[in-house]
Amino acid sequence: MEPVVGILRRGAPAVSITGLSKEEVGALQGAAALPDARVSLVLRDSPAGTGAVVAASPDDLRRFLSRLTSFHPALAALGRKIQSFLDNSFRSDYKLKCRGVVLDLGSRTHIMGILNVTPDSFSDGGSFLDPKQALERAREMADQGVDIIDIGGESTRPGADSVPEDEELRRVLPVIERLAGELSVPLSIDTYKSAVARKALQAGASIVNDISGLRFSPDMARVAAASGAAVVIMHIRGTPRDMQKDPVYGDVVRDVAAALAEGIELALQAGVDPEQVLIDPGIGFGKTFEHNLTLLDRLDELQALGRPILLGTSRKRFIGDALGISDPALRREGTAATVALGIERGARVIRVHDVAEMARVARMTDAILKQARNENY
Ligand code: HH2
Repeated sequence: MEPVVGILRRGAPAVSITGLSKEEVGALQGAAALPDARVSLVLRDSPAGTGAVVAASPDDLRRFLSRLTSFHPALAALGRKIQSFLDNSFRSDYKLKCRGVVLDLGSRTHIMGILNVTPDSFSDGGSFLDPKQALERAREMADQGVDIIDIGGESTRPGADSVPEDEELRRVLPVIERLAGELSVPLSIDTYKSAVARKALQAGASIVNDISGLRFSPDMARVAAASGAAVVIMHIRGTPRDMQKDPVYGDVVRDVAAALAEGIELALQAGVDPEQVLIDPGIGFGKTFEHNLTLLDRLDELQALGRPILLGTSRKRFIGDALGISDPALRREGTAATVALGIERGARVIRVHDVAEMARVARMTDAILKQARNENY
């Protein structure tokens, strides 16, 4: 039979490591050269330092990793890091506690539907400012199988000014109160103001989606901890007003991961249960076109943080830039591409406007990945 050559993919038992020290490279080479190691090691240089790809059968890789620790002290931490990365990447037991409800994020991709009760959101601004229309849209999303409804009363699009607290509350509270009594779908409040979060939780929300990653309001973490609500820790550089003014990173994925790790720490210190935490790279929040693409391509690296990833790409400007489409409503196919790729790279929740369509994209992607896992692990 002729050999067939395929591409390196998620289902294949290979891991890529970047930023290795000289000592680690030497020790890795030594461990891989042992006659019974049964792994292939390929070294490569990249702007982030020396990198390596280790490929092996799942069993051989597992054996190799447990052996790294004893082979050389320089490799102990690296071995544990790779092992926990692999464990997190294939975790099927991620749970999200949202007050009384527990979402089984390991079982399938969950859909967070966007409901902007605002006059000026970049895509659906003005469509649901009237509570009647907002309620109708929420019911429609529930019929379409949405898992979470994310309700926001302030646009955080680039350049947006902040909305006074009482105005934000006036927009979201009637909608939350009504929906909490009517739907069993968990409701999320999209706000960075702790006072708004507190009142929204009292009205029946069970998730706080904070685009500032718990940074803009000092007591946000405590509000979440006290209520038992889940929290989305999103990365932002700057504020919505100034975030797109020349954002600069060393390595965008590493910098975002480091900031998210700090956010997780803030939450845990305030008493938030780890199973209440979601992380989000904050696509479009203080990022250039290239930063957004890199974050998507390397989203899998954020899995090392050990918390489920939420991804919000829906209809965003970078999709318009890639496709030359200025009307956000016409960016559905572009969104679908980011959703499929994002799930493949580890996203467990996707935040979208087009619930019915993206739920189908997610289900299809889940089916392919399930098959890949059945074949390889
Ligand atoms: N994006 C927006 C708002 N909130 N929250 C999370 N966790 N992740 C995101 O990517 C995210 C978010 C921006 O999108 P949208 O709500 O549609 O627009 P606007 O801010 O103009 O209301």
